[in-house]
Amino acid sequence: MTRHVVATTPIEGQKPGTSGLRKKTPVFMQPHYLENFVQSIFNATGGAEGKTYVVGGDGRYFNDRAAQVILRMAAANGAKKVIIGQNAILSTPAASNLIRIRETDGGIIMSASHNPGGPKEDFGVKFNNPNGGPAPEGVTEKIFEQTKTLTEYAICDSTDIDIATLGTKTLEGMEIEVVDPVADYAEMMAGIFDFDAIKALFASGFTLCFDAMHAVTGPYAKAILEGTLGAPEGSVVNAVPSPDFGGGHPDPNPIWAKTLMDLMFSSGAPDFGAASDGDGDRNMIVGRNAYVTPSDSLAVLAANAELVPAYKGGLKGVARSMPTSRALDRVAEAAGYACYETPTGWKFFGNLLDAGRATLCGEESAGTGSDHVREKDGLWAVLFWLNVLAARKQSVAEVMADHWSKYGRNYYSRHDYEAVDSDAANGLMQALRTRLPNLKGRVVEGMTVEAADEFAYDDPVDGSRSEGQGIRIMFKGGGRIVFRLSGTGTEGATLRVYLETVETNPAALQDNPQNALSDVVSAADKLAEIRTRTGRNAPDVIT
Ligand code: VG1
Ligand code: CO
Repeated sequence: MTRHVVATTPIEGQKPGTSGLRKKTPVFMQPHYLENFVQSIFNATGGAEGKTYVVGGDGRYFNDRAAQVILRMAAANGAKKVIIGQNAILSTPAASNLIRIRETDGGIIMSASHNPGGPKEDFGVKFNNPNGGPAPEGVTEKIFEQTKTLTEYAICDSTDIDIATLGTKTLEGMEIEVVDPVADYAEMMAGIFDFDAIKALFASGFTLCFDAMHAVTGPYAKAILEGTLGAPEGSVVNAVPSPDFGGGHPDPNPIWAKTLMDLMFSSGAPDFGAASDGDGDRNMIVGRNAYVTPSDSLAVLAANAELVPAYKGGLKGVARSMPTSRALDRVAEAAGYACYETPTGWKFFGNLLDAGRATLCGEESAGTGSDHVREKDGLWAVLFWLNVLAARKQSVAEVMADHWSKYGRNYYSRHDYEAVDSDAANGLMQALRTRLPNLKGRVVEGMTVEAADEFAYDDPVDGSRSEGQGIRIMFKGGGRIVFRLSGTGTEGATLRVYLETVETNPAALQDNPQNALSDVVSAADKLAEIRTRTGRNAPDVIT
């Protein structure tokens, strides 16, 4: 018997944030650290005995080593089976799909998503429930409690298991099935979208550049866009996943995907540009000379959903995270279905999707998805756009112009202040909090505060309540500022300021959202004293 029970001491237990536990890679590589977290997952979910799990990750540095540890621990904890992507690779939406179609007891995903990877960068582990979605707060709380009290974990002795070869093997009686990471996902996409229409689009000479950012979507995008749909070879760039994402920051936004943005605003721009993040759940959409904000993209997909075979019967409802712009609300209102407002993080959509109350959902941070899985899905969003463009026979810019003239335009931007001193960031939030009751009626930069509160969410399905989900200040006429601290940063605190204003007069639409938002931006600084409290003159990232 090669099973060992190793005595251990609790890890420095950071409360898992919106997407599991994220830490600097060297922290995860400390003796017992990863092991303690994995054992905490098993203990908090009723043990691994007799269970089946999906395991995979985004291929970042330490992904392969961590996978071997998880396999040896699952076996030592009595798991029946692990389904693992070849070379421990699975995009987050592909993992969610596998958990669902194989009806497993959940999955362990290794990723720090859009955070950089490498020996000095970030690593992460998260547990997904049997519905395929990120563990809800009740479960992450239990895991957190385990990390503080754990005294031992179980692991098998074993040389490395061959996870490069497809097929089934065993470890201490546990079955390990190594699967092609792309196949099931590609099949699901073919069942959702009008692949014939998209093939015809490419056959007509339509051009695309998909930037996989050296991250996990490379193989998926190559197989589906170039292989199945006939996009010219070379349409998918940076397609080979690398442990440090080519030294880049795999976050699909205009800052980190600047090369793609430059291409799309140049004379040689293809018809369509897109990018995805480290683990393949985020997306960026950009047309020729036309960047589409994630909030707008969500609204456009909802408005055009009936062009997609899987959604042609109409949407049951939609959902967006609170800081996401209210462009979606206008589409829902016009169509006559519900639009739910949830806290930041995909886990809050799970109940609405499971209960059949929402079909599409999304976040301002470049996450869009539907009830096909229980995660956001980058490539799905790209295929959705291609399906819409193929059906409407219009460019991205034309689709956007039509949308805004019909529904009005929500100008939107997010300003991030990264690695801010934690005390300063908490102080800023606390000061705002105490001033909330006195803000109503106050005039800031010519705008009157209509309401101000700290967002709390009562889940309409299970009745659970989540408090402290961001401070929001609403102005008469539809402007809004939201302040919140990131739950996924790994250094100091990240202050996110979400800025929005609305224009419903088609004749008054402007091109530059930052101009349209200038009053809202200065109001944010006045209300929260951002500069003086953080010592920063400008945000680190504007999206
Ligand atoms: C960020 C985003 C949030 C997203 C989360 C996980 O969280 O703002 O919308 O759900 O990342 O995305 P925060 O707490 O840092 O603002 V991913 O692509 O890491 O799974
Ligand atoms: Co991600």
